[in-house]
Amino acid sequence: MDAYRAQLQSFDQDIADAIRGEERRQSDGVEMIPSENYTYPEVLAALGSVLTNKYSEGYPGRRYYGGQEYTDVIENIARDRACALFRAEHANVQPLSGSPMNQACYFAFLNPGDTVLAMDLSHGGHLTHGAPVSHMGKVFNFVRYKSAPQQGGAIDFDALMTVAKATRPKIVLCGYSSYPRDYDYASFKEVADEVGALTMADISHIGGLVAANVMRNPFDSGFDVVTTTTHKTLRGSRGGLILSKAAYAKKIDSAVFPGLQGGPHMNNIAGAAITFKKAAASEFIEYAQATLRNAKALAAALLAEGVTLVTGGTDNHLLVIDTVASFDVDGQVAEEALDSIGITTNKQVIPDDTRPPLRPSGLRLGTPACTTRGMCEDDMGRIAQWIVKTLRHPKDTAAVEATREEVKATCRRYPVPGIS
Ligand code: DSN
Repeated sequence: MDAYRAQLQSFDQDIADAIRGEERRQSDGVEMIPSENYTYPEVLAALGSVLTNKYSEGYPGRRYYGGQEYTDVIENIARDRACALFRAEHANVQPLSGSPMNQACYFAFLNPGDTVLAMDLSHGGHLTHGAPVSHMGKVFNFVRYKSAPQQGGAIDFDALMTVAKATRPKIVLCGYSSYPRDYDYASFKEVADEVGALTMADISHIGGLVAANVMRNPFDSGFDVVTTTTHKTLRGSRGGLILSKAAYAKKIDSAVFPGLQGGPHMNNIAGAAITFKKAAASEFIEYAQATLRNAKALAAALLAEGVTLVTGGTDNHLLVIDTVASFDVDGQVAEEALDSIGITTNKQVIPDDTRPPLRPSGLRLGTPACTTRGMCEDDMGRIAQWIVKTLRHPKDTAAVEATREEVKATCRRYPVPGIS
């Protein structure tokens, strides 16, 4: 790695400097975008390896190019480890990331125009769960359900059953990118069974928490298909993973390749294999538990300051602040204000938001990345104070500068893996 870095530095200083700058940014600030994390040095080594040179269309033992003796080993290990980690019968490790992963599942099981029951985007669902602006929303008929934010984000399963009976979905999909609660998978399964639909859970955000068994595993409730990205709470290389019952293996594999993708990125798949090995170790369970503890501590400290949280709290790694109700600023203003003190977050629509996505009413925060660098509940109390102080007085430049220095000083105590 160091040799590669030295060569890059002497050949292309502009890019080398930008990478160095990004390393400093990641070290000096608190990363609180809930879908981001710091991966392992071992994974960075695999990503920067010669595996990036190789084309491997097909699957182990059935490839369209020669020279696969090592790539087959890597993909088989990745698949076996993924199945063991999630208690799945089949794993496809080739999706390039979360969006193609979900698209492949739709194309495996649906014809254009078929109906899917999925969570509304503003209530925490994902673009690929049929948001009207996504291609998937145009190809398939997504019927959206919502949560009840005033009742802790509860989902009304009687209402969902009525909608399912009326619309006869082929897939009942649960999963989220901005929902701070866990899912009652058994109730989703009941609805799906009643109408003969397939059950699919997109656990991209909580994949690491499910792997560590600190959140529910949809397979324990009999789910058919589970998707997750590998770079969020799992802390790995960027990629998508489709897990399923063995009966769906062929359909899913053909939908990924040749249906949707060409050559898999073998350096990422090696990174995923390493990630799954890391996630099976007891240190990872401790990490997952700490991520949840930190999210609860952050939520409690913000609530104690009178901040309004969507659904009133969190059961996972993320929380959503209603910034308009709490500070009378929109999510864009809040994101920029926190950027200026070195806390990175993202603006976020809240349930049934009346504001546009680039000026929404909320802000999304999460604890996976800061927990990776070892931050604990005391730090969450400090972070909550910095957030509240800054969002109450975003134009107080002296306070902003002083807080920025405090953030940096705290960050220096917690090195980032892979950055020296
Ligand atoms: N971009 C990811 C997230 O932030 O949740 C999901 O697509």
